Amino acid sequence: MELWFMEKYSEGWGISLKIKKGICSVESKYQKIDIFETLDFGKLLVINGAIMLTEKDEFAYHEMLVHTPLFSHPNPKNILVIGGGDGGAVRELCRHKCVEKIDLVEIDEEVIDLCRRHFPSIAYAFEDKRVNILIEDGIEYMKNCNEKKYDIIIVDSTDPIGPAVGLFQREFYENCYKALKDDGIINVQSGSPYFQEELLEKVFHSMGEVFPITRTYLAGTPTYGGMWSFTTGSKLYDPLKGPMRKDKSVLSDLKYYNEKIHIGAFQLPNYLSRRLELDL
Ligand code: AG3
Repeated sequence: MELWFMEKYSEGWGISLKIKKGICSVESKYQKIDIFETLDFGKLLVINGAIMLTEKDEFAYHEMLVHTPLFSHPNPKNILVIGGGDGGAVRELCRHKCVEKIDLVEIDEEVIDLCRRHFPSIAYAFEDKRVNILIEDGIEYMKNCNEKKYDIIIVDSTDPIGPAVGLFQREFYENCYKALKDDGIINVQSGSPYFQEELLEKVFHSMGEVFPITRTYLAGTPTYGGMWSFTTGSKLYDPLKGPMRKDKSVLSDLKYYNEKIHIGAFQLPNYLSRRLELDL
């Protein structure tokens, strides 16, 4: 008998991975978490039926989520990650020697514990001394956050379902704006450019109402259906202009991000430029 996991994006379209065995299935306080061993994508993390990552292709998403905003800033020191309980975003942040402190605000401790146990190649950076883990609701955290505290905020969330809904709303971006320094940058995952176009449009416009510079870019992510979108809000620096720093010690270790990809990723296909009302 063959066993396949499928995430359905619509009635007629889904992404499937062949499963070698189930590793664990947990009902946490907030969500259902499943981990499987797949035939050729390594281990797979699923939350509420949505693919969060596989060991084989998580590098593309995490590198693009983190290094694009980090290299768009001349000296990022104080970083906040909302979500990201698997540790992938933190691992990429820790490569930057200029980063002094990383606060990770994750609502579900169970995700962190399971990833520490089953995804050591992703979660190992939780042990870095610069990382401070807070088990809290990211939306509440932002409401009460000190002003002008962070250089960069990274939002590594699930889809806008359940407790994550508020992470895609204007009020949340306003709180992030306040918590960022005068030259701060926020970067969020903004959904599938094929299956969540409406979400992407909403994120782009709500962010645009709050930040003077708003940009969307794409990266190739096979297990999220081909491509994924990220949206950056910036107070001063324009990420579209390319990296502001060269840091060989970071760049030489990466598998996806490079200076040319940084620039190329912001070039959007026509249908998306039209949808976001950008010049073609
Ligand atoms: N980021 C997951 C992106 C959302 C995926 N959505 C989906 N498959 N429907 C969080 C996990 C990576 N750190």
